[in-house]
Amino acid sequence: MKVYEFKGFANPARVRIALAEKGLFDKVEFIQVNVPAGEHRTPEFLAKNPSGVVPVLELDDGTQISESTAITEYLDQSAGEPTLTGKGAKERAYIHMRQRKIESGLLEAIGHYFHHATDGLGPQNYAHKNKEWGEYQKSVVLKTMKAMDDYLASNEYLAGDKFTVADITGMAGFAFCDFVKVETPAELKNLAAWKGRVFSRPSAAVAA
Ligand SMILES: N[C@@H](CCC(=O)N[C@@H](CS)C(=O)NCC(=O)O)C(=O)O
Repeated sequence: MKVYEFKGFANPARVRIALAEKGLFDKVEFIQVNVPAGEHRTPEFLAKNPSGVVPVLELDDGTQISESTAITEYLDQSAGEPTLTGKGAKERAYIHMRQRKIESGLLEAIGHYFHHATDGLGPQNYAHKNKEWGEYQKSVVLKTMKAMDDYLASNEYLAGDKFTVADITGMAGFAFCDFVKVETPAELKNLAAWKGRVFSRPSAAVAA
């Protein structure tokens, strides 16, 4: 298997954490796509993912899978315990729901803030900026952080009592927030405790 990525970026980090959690990290070859230099816009890369974003997982039979959650789903189904996406209809739907709320409210929102309200990756990457909408996305991030803190008052992890793909998305979201210097409000103590738990896992070390 090959993973096309740019090491240190938030979405590739999600796949690195999933690989490490599943014990598959040594089974893949990582290929760097220099996003800041625009390598994700080349015809060669667009043939792998027409959306022009990393990461992309390429299987040995040539199948290309993009979208971090889809890649995580594949890895989760390919190897045994622990499961990251759940088992059975109810658990899988619940984890999916929790993951998606954090993906849209934290990770995607901080990305929109970065690309629209700051210099982002430069004009060649985001020609059509909307600064006001970008600033609004920062308020979405802060609202989501508060909702996460409330949830963590009675749950150890972001989708219940086990580490799941929802936590991986949360980790990537906070790494992105650190990068763009959007701080977690100090009063969100449950979130601080969760960060201590997840960022001390061995899988966190391979994502940075
Ligand atoms: N929904 C995608 C998002 C991937 C994504 O936005 N990747 C970023 C790097 S963290 C990227 O390649 N950005 C380049 C661009 O937006 O032009 C996923 O889950 O993998």
